[in-house]
Amino acid sequence: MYSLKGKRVWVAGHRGMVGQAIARRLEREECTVLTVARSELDLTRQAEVEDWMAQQRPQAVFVAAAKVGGIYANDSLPATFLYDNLAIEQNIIEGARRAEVEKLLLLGSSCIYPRDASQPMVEEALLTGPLESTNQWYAIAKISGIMLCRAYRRQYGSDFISAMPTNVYGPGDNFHPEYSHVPAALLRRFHEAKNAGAESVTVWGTGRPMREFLYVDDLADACVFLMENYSEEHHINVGTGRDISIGEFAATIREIVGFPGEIVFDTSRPDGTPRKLLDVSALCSLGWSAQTSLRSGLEAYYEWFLKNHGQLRGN
Ligand code: GFB
Repeated sequence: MYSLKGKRVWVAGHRGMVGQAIARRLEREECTVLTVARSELDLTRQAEVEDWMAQQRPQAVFVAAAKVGGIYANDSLPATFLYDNLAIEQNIIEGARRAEVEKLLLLGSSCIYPRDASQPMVEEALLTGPLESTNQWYAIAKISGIMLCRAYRRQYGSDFISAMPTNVYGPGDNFHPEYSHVPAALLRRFHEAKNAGAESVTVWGTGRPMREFLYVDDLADACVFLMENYSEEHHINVGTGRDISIGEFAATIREIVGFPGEIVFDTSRPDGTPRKLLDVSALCSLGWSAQTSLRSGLEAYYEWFLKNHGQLRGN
């Protein structure tokens, strides 16, 4: 439906885990990838974004730029998560309209759905109930992003779409001990515990919440697929369709890292959403499904971590 061939393609947020993966995936397309450093363009400043887009004239845009973090970061930095994400989305979307961008894909998150949505969560579950409190600020910003894409499509005929991925992990992740998501936090904690000869590793919460994990290169592949094959007002879920408890997930990481000690649950830390499994049948019916198993994805993740942990973000 839309070919990236020969196009000028801006990956906004190319230094983040998802943006890096999209840029890697685009190496296989015959297109010109545009990126801009944060020191040269602050995406929260509207005039700067519009000027940069007017000069660079991208034809397609992947909006992978966002202020992201795990359950603790979301809960403790509410203004940053709401303001930065709203500003980034509205500046890029309005800039794209002004610069006559042909196609735009906005990335969101499965936390847009109500806390108690029935599982697996279909796209239509959006705005049918209250949000999980630990990530409501980020969720509201991402819901606004979806609505902006819909509104621009209706009012201006812009070909702007949005994709809602489940929890993502992979090369380029942020390994901050407090602010990261659970895969990075646990990979690092088990690795350091093994090296220190510690007896146990602490996992936040009860271990009972269920999460679905998607390898970031699969997400990047889905984004390129959707950019080329999807053009609807409704946002679309991106996941594997399978989930695992945090307790089992921690045990899998312990095994991959080779840590012989115990796992201890710190129930003073929040569990967050009890379960958020995405219904991925809409994406599957278009012909895309995730290719990386959790086990092989986590093995590749640890291999990458071992090679890069000297210069990691979040250290
Ligand atoms: O990955 P995570 O922070 O994000 O936490 P959410 C997932 C689950 O892992 C929660 C537990 O039940 C955590 O309590 N967990 C266990 C840990 N140990 C740890 C740890 O050391 N660090 C972290 N971070 N969690 C986020 C949202 O929610 O998901 C964002 O806050 C975004 O908005 C993202 O949507 C994908 O899945 O709970």
